[in-house]
Amino acid sequence: MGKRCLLSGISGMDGSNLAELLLFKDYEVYGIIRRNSVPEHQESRISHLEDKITTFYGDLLDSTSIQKIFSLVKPDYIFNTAAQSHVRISFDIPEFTIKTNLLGVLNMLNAFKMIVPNSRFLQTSSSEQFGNSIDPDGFERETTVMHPVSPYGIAKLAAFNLVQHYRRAYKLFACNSICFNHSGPRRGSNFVENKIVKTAVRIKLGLQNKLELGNLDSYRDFGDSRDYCDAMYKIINHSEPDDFVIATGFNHSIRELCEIIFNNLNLNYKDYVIQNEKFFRPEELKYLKGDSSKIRKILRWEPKISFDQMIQEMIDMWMKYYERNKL
Ligand code: G4F
Repeated sequence: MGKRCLLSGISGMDGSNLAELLLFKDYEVYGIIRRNSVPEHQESRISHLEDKITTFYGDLLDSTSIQKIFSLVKPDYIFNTAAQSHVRISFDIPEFTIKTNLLGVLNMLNAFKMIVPNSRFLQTSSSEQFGNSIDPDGFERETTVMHPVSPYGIAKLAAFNLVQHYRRAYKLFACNSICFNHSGPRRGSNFVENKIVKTAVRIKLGLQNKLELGNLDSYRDFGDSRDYCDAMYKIINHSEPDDFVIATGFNHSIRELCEIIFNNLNLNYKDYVIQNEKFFRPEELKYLKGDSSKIRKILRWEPKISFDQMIQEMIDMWMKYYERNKL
């Protein structure tokens, strides 16, 4: 029998990619799913795994449900990939974001500590925690001071600190993956790179004629979720609990992203992109570029899917989607 893995957020992009990776490696996979009135919305990324995984309804904010699932599954590995993951929306729903992304992690950590203290726990932390803090060489790394600039980043940083605290105070195997932006065909379409790809494809097919965006001058370091799940797997299997940055070390501005994606479809982004105040943030994180040399050196991780390949797969996915749905 393989070891048992429990994934919160299994129906999300990272959760579903992680589930596939763990099944491939012969682990037993259990997942926590939040109730939604339209079940297809929460299961579309994992419907093909239906007969290979076991899922439970639960919510990070419902500690009774979390403890019950921990007691039933008795997991060897716990991956917390669940979150309110949208930074701009965190300004609209700060209380919910802070509850889910901080108290939710506390509930997971307490269930871990009380029920399966000898297992291993990985928290998906975020480069949004750095805010606008950059080392003099232009990178963010594990040692960079963190000054988050959004309710999302503030909650994620506090949760990151909680994980470190539980590791030290209770000698638990609790670690953080500090993930820079990552994407792929399973990405939600309200994150900027997938919004640009989806809309550019719609423009190419004559279904839309404008793309409304916010700030075009921020920079992000974009990797592929499948590579980042491989990194999380390596982190939780390391000989000791630790925190690692996962990043590619290259970045693009949002304007460059538009140029690359529209060019790919033989379109000029300047003919279609307009800016709308509603997509700007009250406080913006301007520049992310991650130094992942620690995980590359210690765990021999490196990204395998290039930025160009990832974008191409996303374009192909949307093209097929609109063909299938007869435009
Ligand atoms: O795609 P975004 O919303 O991603 P953001 O805020 O960087 O957060 C993502 O990465 C984090 C890791 O650093 C994760 F923790 C988090 O869960 C999420 O996956 O925005 C990227 C940039 C921002 O500067 C934003 O202002 O794109 C800019 N942007 C410009 N127009 C837009 C838009 N972002 C969105 N979502 N939608 C726009 O129309």
